[in-house]
Amino acid sequence: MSKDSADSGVRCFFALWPDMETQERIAAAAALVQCGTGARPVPRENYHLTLAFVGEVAVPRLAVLRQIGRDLRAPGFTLTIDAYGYWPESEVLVATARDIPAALAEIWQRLHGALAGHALAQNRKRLRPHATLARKVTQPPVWPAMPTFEWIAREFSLVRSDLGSTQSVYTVVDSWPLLDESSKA
Ligand code: 2AM
Repeated sequence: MSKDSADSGVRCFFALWPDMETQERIAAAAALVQCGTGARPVPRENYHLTLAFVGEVAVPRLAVLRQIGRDLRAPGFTLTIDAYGYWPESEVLVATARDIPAALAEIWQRLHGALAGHALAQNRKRLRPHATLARKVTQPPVWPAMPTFEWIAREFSLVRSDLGSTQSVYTVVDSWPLLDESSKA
């Protein structure tokens, strides 16, 4: 039976998906941290920054999510990734941004608003922009200064998550451009 049969669900989320250069920068930052026994580094092809987690939806609802993505006209922005973080409650090592650009807060707000309008909202957590670098990190890792880099967000994506044998397998379903930063009013 197809994994997309109408009675099965699809786990998905909206995210910033890094271009190759940004992916390299994230990988370079991840490589500097020793996470200890049992930690599971996130494969570089899985790096992303979640904008809005949707969770499991019935396959026909994917059309609604694509419509939300299509309809959103939001400005692009540059995010400065400048810190490591260890979140013991979820046992993850993350790369984070100390400053949240207004345009990121705006797209986060608007996506959650649109999802709520379609009764697709999940428990909205506060915005903590991050890319997860490793999971199952049970001890606070020791890290050097973060090699700060800029993540230029020019588009955002709808992504589906499937269970792989050891890691989630993410597939970009669709992407939409963010408006040119220089064209902001
Ligand atoms: P994480 O990287 O911090 O674990 C796919 O699972 C993506 O959605 C991951 O980036 C994950 O964040 C995020 N995610 C998973 N469950 C979530 C939830 N309940 N609320 C918000 N984000 C979630």
